[in-house]
Amino acid sequence: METGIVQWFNDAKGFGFVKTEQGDQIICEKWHMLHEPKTMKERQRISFTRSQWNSRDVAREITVLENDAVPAPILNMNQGKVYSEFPLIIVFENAVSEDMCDEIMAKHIADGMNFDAGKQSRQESYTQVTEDVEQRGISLGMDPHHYNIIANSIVDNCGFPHSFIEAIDIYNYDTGRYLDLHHDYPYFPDKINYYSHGNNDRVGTSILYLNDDYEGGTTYFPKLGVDIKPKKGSMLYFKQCYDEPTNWSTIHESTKIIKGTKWIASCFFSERERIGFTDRSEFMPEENPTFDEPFYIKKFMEIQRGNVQLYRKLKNIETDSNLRAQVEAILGKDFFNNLDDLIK
Ligand SMILES: O=C(O)CCC(=O)C(=O)O
Repeated sequence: METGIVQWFNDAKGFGFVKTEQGDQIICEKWHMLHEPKTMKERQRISFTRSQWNSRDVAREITVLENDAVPAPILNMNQGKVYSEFPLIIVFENAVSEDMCDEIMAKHIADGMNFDAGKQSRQESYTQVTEDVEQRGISLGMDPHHYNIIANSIVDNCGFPHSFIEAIDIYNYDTGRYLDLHHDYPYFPDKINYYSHGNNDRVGTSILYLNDDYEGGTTYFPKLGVDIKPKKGSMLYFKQCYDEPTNWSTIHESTKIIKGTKWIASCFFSERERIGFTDRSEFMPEENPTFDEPFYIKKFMEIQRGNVQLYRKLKNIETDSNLRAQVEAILGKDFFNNLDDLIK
């Protein structure tokens, strides 16, 4: 018999992942629970026996040991190097393996990136960040597998549950490109759909460095005198706060790339479970979804209203007359006229 902590659990699908005391993550399914109610919650401690299914370790004979979810895990200080105590800036070494970093970069090179992240940010951040500020490329989407690997590392290192992560995107900076000085705390938090409205809810940022074979591209916090040289597989985490002076102290930039290309995965955290949180495997059954299936579009609409990734994809579809006609046939002729409502 072993014990572990549930990392996330999707009730509708009936399965999730438990982080075991041995340190690995294995699938736990509600059909293998020994008691009612047959469901688990994120961060509950469970006991189970380890078994094998399809050459994978899985949990069987599951019992929930603590009825309430255990308190939020604290930062993984063992692996962390603190650059600033307040506001906290910390870098976790070996957050994701180097092989996995290579795999994630290769996937996004093959899939292609949107060169113009700044243009998207102008729409999504209500011009807090514009093309002048943001000179980098952004992933067109992320498959659930890689999303979960990064999210699990965030849960382990930064101590936030999966459901607090606003979104994870991959970015690349070619030679000469940069992200100019900005702070991540939004000017208009009440416009961010992920939040419980009116609350100043963004409390942190995490940046996973996927490579380090380039020159330039440090993450520089001038007001705090912190300049971080990226190391492949390490994860930067820093906090935002509710008061403006503290937020302003976290202004930071990715300095210009002198030679090579920099790759990162980046995300923000909300203070509590973000609105519209759904396990991605729920709505992204394929690695590269197409939009030719009515069910699929409707499902997306139901559970991810306001999701910026969806917004981006639909914006691309809008310019493709064939796909646009298919979507309009299902969702009505006015659909694209009202698209901007999705991110309000
Ligand atoms: O690339 C970096 O080092 C910084 C990225 C960043 O500031 C951001 O994504 O908000």
